[in-house]
Amino acid sequence: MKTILTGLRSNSVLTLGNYLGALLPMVRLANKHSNEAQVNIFVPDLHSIISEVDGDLQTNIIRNLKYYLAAGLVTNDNVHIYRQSHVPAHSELCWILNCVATMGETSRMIQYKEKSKGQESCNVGIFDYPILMAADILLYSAEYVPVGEDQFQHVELTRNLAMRFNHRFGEDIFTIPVKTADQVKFMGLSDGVRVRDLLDPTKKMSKSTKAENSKIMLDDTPEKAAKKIMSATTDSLGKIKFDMFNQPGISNLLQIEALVNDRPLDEVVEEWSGKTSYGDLKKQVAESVKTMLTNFQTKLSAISDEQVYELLNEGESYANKVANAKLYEVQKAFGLR
Ligand code: AQP
Repeated sequence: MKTILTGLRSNSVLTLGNYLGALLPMVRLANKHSNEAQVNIFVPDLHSIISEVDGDLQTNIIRNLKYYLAAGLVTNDNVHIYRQSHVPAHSELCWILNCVATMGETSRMIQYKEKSKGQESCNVGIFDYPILMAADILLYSAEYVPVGEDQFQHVELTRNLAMRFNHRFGEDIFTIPVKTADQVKFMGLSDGVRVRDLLDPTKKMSKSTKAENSKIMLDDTPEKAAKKIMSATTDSLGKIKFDMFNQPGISNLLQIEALVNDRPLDEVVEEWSGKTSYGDLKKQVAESVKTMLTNFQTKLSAISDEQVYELLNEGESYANKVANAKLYEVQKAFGLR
């Protein structure tokens, strides 16, 4: 059975970018494939502490998992939910992979450069983040890892580490995740998703960006979220066109409109092409986001902590079994066992 796997850090409430770029695609994949694939959804709580945690980490973790259920995740015997720090094999394999990865390739990671930019001293976790992510993936032989476009480089790094390891030990211990271009196809998208910052659309929307109006948080009231869309930065060109390079603000709004309504981007672009009223476009997108958040938050409020803990019980027992078996193979290859 193939494995599909994803995780979202719990350093704060998630953004609309996290939701549209990673969480919703994962829920759709899980619902479509969970009869013929293992679906692993985990909270990378060890990844969550590489940066400041906004709020209480335990609360964030449980809320993060409720988001999947509110987004419509099916729960059956093939869907496994677990916390990274409750499966110690992740940290153990991360250390071993640290001894396979090179400083050069890890230093080239764009996320590392971005997250460490402007910091007087940056913690080692920020640098090592992609290696722990590789461990998260390889322990479960996951072929499919639905992530936003910003994480594609980490998936490629995982592939390289796995191939190097297999080559060195002459055995196919690790399953190589599929190329990112094929990950996108598997997600049913024409391209990777990168929802942009509403105030500076040249950047991606991020949880940790300080400016409130730059991002839509999943706990924003629908009205507040609509206002943020209405105040999004656009341009002075006066025509609606999908052109991320010259019109990133307008293109971002078109992308959000398509994703929120689960419509093909081409169709939405076609509908708006040639029109000139940015106000009309903003009103339409604001309305779509408002409706989406209203439905989502209603479903979220009906999910209890107990439901999540019950799923974690099963998920963590499954995850430890699978991860420990893979770790043992790796330890044996290195002569550690
Ligand atoms: N703007 C985005 N558009 C599409 N996908 C996105 N993702 C993040 N931002 C966007 C995807 O969400 C998943 C979770 O990412 P993460 O929390 O593990 O790490 P991150 O990429 O560091 O997320 P943020 O929002 O940028 O958090 P902060 O500001 O705390 O660092 C990943 O699949 C990512 O691709």
